[in-house]
This record gives sequence, structure tokens and C-alpha cells, in this order.
Amino acid sequence: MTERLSVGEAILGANERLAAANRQALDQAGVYSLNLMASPGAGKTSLIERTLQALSGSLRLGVIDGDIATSLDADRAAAAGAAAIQVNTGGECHLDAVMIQPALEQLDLSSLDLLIVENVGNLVCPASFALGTHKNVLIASVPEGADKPHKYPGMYRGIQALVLNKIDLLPYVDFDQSFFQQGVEALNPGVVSFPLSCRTGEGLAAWLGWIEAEVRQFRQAHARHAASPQP
Ligand SMILES: Nc1nc2c(ncn2[C@@H]2O[C@H](COP(=O)(O)OP(=O)(O)OP(=O)(O)O)[C@@H](O)[C@H]2O)c(=O)[nH]1
Ligand SMILES: [Mg+2]
Repeated sequence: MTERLSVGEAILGANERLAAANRQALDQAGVYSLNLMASPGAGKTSLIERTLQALSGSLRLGVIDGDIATSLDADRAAAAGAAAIQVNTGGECHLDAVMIQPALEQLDLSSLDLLIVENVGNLVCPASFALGTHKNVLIASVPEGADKPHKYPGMYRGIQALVLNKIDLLPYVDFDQSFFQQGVEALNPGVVSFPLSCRTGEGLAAWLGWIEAEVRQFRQAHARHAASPQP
């Protein structure tokens, strides 16, 4: 019997293999990594800037910035003190593992502790393409509206942490927090969440503490792995 494999499945399969290779490169170098996803303008670059400002004294940070056409976001990350690489996707609405691989080669991974990838602003495509990073983080934001988990379930299902940015706008925008939370819980029960404002700094401490704990845990696991005898 003839086996059918759709082109879409083949592409995603190839992407998974490359994502595994990217993960291996990051693990070997001891670099913990996050894939930041969000709709356009939700505050990905703003959160990266805030994170760099707060953590660059204690962690060595790198940023890979995915953008359809410009280097504006990588310029902002570099100005905030990170080793930053721009990946222009040439019109693609997401980053994939193939695009991340050369960026990892360009960065000196041995000089980094934490790598943050800013994905292309989009709530659909990035959810389908693993990059090889350790965790997926979604930044939702108050002005987008509370219905987004209900409308973009794939994105909300595939994340390990959720940021709700722009809470400084809650008094001015209709945002039904319980409807938002209901959607999140239905898709991703118990996902760790950080309501915050990149503008005022409210809530940032919890986000930064989570990253520091993640890096600590990763280092401990990495040290245990390095110490265990190889077959
Ligand atoms: N009021 C308010 N504005 C914010 C906050 N965070 C970011 N912004 C503003 O939102 C706009 C978009 O922020 P960016 O950080 O560039 O968003 P982004 O997700 O990186 O955007 P793209 O890369 O274009 O998808 C900017 O004008 C920011 O100043 C916040 O917490 N509160
Ligand atoms: Mg940006």
C-alpha cells in the first residue's frame, strides 16, 4: 500500500529534527533559552529590554530577533546590552529551526547564560514550528482583548509560561479578566502566569525571579548530566 505523507508533515518533521539539533547545541553550551511569542506590538521587545536591564549584571544574555523586514528590534536589544542577531524571515510569518541554526552559529554560545528568541509577531504560525529553545512563552497584552485564548487555542496550548503585559492600561480598556483566565485555564491548566507592565515595572519582579529560577534549575540539571558517566 502506498504511504501518503503530506508536504506539510514532511516540513514539520524536518523542522523537528533541526530543532532537536539546536537544543543539543544549546544544552552542550549550557545556555538556557526562551522562545517569546506574541501578536504584533504586545511588548516582546519591551520585555526583552526590561529583562536585559535587570539581569545583565548577573547573567550573560543573547537575543535572536525574528522580524519580517527590519533590524529595529535587534538594534534595541543590542542597545540594551545583549549580543543580538537579527533574522529577517523574508516575509515568513514565523521563525523556524532552520533560521535559528545559523544564528546560533553566529553567536558565541560559550559566552552566554541565557538566550531569548523574539519570534515574529503572530498568534498562529509560530505555534507550529519548534525552534529547539527550552521553553515557549506567550506575551498577551491588555489592549488585544480578553478573547484571544478562545480564538487562538494552538498558541495558548503550546506554552509553558504566560505574560499578560500592559496591565497599566486595565483602567482604560475593556478587558474581562475572568473571561481571559477561563480561556487560558481551559487550554493550559495551571500555566505559570505573570501579569505585568513593561511601562511601570509593576509585576516585573515575579517574571525576573522565574527566569532566574529557570536558569538555576537548568544549570543544576546540566551539571548532573555532565557529571554522569557517558555510555
Ligand atoms: N502602556 C503600555 N505600553 C507598552 C507596554 N509595553 C510595551 N508598550 C508599548 O507597546 C508598543 C509595542 O511594544 P514592542 O515592545 O515594540 O512590541 P513587540 O511585541 O516587540 O512588537 P513587534 O516586534 O512589532 O511585534 C510600544 O509603543 C511600547 O512602548 C506596557 O506595559 N504598557
Ligand atoms: Mg518587537
